[in-house]
Amino acid sequence: MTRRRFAQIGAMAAACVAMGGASAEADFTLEIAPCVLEASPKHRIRTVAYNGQVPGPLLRMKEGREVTVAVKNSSPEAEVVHWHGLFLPSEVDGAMEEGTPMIPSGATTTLRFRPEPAGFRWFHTHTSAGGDLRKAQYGGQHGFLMVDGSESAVAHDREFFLALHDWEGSLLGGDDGSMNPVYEVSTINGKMMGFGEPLRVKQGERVLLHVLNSSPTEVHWIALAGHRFQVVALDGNAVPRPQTVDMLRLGPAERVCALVTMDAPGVWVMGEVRRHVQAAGMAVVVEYAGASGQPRWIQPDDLRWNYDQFASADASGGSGEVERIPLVFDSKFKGHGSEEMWMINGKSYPETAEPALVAGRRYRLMMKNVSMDDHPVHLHRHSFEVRRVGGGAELQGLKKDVVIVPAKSTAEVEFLANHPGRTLFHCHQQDHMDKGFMMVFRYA
Ligand SMILES: [Cu+2]
Repeated sequence: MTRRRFAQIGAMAAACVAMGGASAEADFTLEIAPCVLEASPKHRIRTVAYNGQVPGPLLRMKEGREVTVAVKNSSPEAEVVHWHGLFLPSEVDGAMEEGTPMIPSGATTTLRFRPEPAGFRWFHTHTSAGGDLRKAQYGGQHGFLMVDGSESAVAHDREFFLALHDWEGSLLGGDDGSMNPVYEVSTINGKMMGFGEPLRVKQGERVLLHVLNSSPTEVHWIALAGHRFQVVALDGNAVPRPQTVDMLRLGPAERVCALVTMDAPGVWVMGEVRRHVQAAGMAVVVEYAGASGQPRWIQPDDLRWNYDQFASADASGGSGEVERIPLVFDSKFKGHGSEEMWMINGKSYPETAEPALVAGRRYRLMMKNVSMDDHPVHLHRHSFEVRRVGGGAELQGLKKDVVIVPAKSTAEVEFLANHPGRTLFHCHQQDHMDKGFMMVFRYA
């Protein structure tokens, strides 16, 4: 028997404004509204969020059971909510490029959908920032969605949902003169280190962490001093080979579910491994019952992570007939002081090609990244299997919806075209998608 039912849930969020009136009929209500997030008493950030909190509310749904979600847009601009990792029709998935209607300022829309598949999903805005580093995913519109399935859950005593985010961005010129966002403030669940509630645990507990990187642009590395993580799911999907690792790496929009056995009583820091990011606030205190004193941090020597270790050891099986779709990612330097323009197969959105998929066929995206940046690419409305990263071995069983395609390298992912409708594919870095790194697959 699992202890899930009795487990305590910690999904602390930083409240920033009182909630407005909620619609009584819908199963869930989201209100999009401006608010001020207090990341610390010295860091008050004007943003837009769901239900006056960052991250938004934890929504918990049952796999396959229809829900209604009332979304009230009390922000001054048209909005849209994307249900990241779900298999939804294009009209409700939450991307205007797929044909989802925008919610005008002042309007309320009631969405109705069947959440699938089970696992750790999330929801967030899907607008363009248009160069404003407070808007779109630079802001506070993100929240956790847990779709509970019928399969036995990972046994645990306690669980926490954690969102990593970066704020107060500005563009800084790189060595080559191109501009990239840098951030003054980094948070876990809307708070800088020391200003949120500690994660309170007890010795001997198995704690299940659901970590989301909701950063607009940054990859994050997370360690918990004195402890290791047993990674059980990536992007909400159980991995074939759970592995115990010293640190987690999450690109923008990636999720990791990991078990930690609480066997080192004390007060510890869990946070970004890179010193400058932890110093900007990205850390949280983990406190054992009865322990006291200053939180301890142990600095790891290097950054370590690879996808391959979680894939099936037996990669011999083929996957039948597969059509290959080559995709080349590149950028065009637009001159000193400009952001780069991003291209897929030589074209920027909306000029990118719209390949036609045939329902029932399998496709392999053969991605070649010739640029100098890593790209966390995301396919809407489907999951894919990561089949190869870089020049590595053929992989099996690693189901995700975001994969980092390393700079000057390659990745291959495979998916079954089984959700007819317009399907967006894009880099999840807000600055890259805003500068052309998007394309739409359509079904024939
Ligand atoms: Cu990118």
